[in-house]
Amino acid sequence: MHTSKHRFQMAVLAVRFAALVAAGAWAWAEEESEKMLVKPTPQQAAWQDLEMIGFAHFGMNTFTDREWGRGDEDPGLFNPTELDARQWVRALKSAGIKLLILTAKHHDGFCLWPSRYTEHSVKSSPWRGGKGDVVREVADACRQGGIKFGVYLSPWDRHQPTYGSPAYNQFFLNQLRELLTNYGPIAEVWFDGACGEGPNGKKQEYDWGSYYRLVRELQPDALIAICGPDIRWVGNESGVAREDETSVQPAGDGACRWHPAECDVSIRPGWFYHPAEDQQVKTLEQLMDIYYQSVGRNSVLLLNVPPDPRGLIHENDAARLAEFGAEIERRFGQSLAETSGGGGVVQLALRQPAVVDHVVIMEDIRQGERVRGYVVEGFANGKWRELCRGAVIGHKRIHSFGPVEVTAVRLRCLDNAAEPAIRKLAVYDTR
Ligand code: FUL
Repeated sequence: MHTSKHRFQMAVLAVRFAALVAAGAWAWAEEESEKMLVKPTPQQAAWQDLEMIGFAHFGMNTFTDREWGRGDEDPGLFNPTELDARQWVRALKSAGIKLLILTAKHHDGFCLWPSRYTEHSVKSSPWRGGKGDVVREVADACRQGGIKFGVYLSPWDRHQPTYGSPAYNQFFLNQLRELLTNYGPIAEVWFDGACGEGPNGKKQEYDWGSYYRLVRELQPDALIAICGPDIRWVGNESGVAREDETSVQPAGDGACRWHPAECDVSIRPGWFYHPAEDQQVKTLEQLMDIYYQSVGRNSVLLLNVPPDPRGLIHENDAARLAEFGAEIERRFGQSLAETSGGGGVVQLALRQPAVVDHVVIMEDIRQGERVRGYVVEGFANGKWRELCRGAVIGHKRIHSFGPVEVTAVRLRCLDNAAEPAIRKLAVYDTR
């Protein structure tokens, strides 16, 4: 017979058991959601850390004053008089750029390196007596300057007679092999989406699978961008990401994959240099707006700065790059206070009341994008008030707001996929 005391003990045990099951289920669910989180490859995470990349559109169009060459240009026109890739690298580095992508071949098919597979290249030009190699000079200058190097190789080729036939895929692979074996480490391979007709009026069926396999084989650390699996085109050419740009993208079948956005934009109206645009270099204010809307929105900025026919970055562009780098440094070089942490609330106490007008938040994206909604609040006059809010943080979010004096700042997660991992919460007074 059960005594009432015995019944009570049984009930206590049952409750304890239920609690254990619930805790176990919760831990299991946590573990499952951790496993479900999409994460970057180490190469993607390192790439997102670069934040700013340079693009150099240089080639036949630089000498014909065009944006898209036809493919029938005379290689004799290519003749930069003062080409100095170290000057490019210096100018780009002054803006804080950490990788440079060069148009090794644009749609006109003219190659900036002496490819064995075509005569339509620097070797048929008067530049350096036909012995020059722009890809080599730029790759070397990047290495010497301590920045990474990448290549743009246009699949669309308006010169190559085999374009539009299966033979072109082999030609393209041969060129890719040259670029990926002869110039040291390649950090990014940029495959443009433009695909027009060839000289024979035919459209090419690109064999993307074999292009990707070759990149993986020869440069396993290189990221394949745009028409590629590693980096996504943001969808416009103005350097602007969405408010809550996420690297977690649908991959079909309801699955998701890590596919971070890259925001390409030119410092001038055109991608290539045109003397008529010397006075149309973007202003510092425009560049800062772009910075906030790309780097500040969990994306990487790809800023094109086209060298001129001398083979130099024009003085106006070089000056603007230096101003841009200095302004980023002035605003964000030194925070008033910063911290990192996990959990639903990350708090930052200030040593004394201070005016803040910017908040920078970073997640440790190696652990995925965990936050799905957040608010940042400042403590003033005895209460917390909202400074800014958003949904996605990702690698970096920059928020600016009117100056306000606070004694503490906190990040409160409103929704998250797993335990938040905040790499940085920092406040600034940029006035
Ligand atoms: C586009 C190209 O057609 C432009 O000429 C430029 O190279 C830009 C970055 O990509 O699709």
